[in-house]
Amino acid sequence: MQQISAARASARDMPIPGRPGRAARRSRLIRLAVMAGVLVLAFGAAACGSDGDSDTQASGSGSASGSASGSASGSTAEAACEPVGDIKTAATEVDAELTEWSITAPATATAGQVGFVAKNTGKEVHELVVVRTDDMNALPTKADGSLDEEKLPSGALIGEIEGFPAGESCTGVFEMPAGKYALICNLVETEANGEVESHLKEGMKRAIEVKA
Ligand SMILES: [Cu+2]
Repeated sequence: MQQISAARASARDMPIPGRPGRAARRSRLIRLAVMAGVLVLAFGAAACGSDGDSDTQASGSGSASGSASGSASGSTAEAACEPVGDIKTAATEVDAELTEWSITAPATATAGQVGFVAKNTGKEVHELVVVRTDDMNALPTKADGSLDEEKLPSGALIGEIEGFPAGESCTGVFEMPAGKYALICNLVETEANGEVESHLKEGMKRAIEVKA
């Protein structure tokens, strides 16, 4: 039995280029979430129900995705889908399947507003992070094997669909110029026996090339 803990959340507590305060805000929220999970859950549900009116970065601009509320919900077993942008605005749609321990997606996509339809066919919460990189096997990682987003080159972090539950689908629209990218799940969880499990290290990564 895996226990979703603050470790999962903290591993995702990473700054987005241009938004230096985010990590700190997330960090505080995560601590709050741990102390008052029920309260945070209530907020998360409210944010989801507001249909685009939440503080989720929904522009699809690719500069950042998700939100403080997303990260807080990701720290609980009740992570909920928070769509990034409006999938109807995507120029193309790409299906991605997330499970233990793989990400399945087409090898190529068309540049522009790329809409990901992510389906979690596994048993655990998963997320979809889009990173621009020529080599997904050369991404900077932390000691636990998770992606060290702070060490990514500026602009390499395109965006992410925050963790959402098994059996569900979630969408995200990201502006993706032609280039090489990786889709990864960067969740980290600490199991009851203290073992730390990085979904990336377990194999949740997939290269995708975006062509003009
Ligand atoms: Cu995962």
